[in-house]
Amino acid sequence: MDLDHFYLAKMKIELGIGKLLGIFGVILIAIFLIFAVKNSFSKGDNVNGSIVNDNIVNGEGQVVDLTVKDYNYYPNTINLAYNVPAKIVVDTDKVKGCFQNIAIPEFNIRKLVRQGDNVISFIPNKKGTFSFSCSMGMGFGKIVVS
Ligand SMILES: [Cu+2]
Repeated sequence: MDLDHFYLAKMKIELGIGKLLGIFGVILIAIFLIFAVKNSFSKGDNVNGSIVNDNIVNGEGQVVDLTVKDYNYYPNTINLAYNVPAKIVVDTDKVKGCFQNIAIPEFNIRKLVRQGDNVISFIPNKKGTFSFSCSMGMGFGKIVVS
């Protein structure tokens, strides 16, 4: 192969990589848009259901199991009793990726849960409706303290 052909071949490979990266970019943007649209439609309703306050365990405060359903957290609305120590136990078999990075800003909580370190503990010492979400805001829900 002479030098000209070498550079031609090299250029072709680089063009190919550029095209591939472009396709990846389009796919990423598409995924992002799908999530954004999905979120804007489902914000504000409780289609994913909620747990009522039958989650109070004697002497242990209240325990809620958090998992994933329909690409969002489940339960989507977590009802907690005011001032009773709460534990949100995250099912790390179902809750994956950035959904494991959970933020509850109102209670200064930001935790990356993992297998073996999958419990978010706090005292819901404010009444009201507060949001929780993953770090990117793709998964989200409400915590209702009453
Ligand atoms: Cu996320």
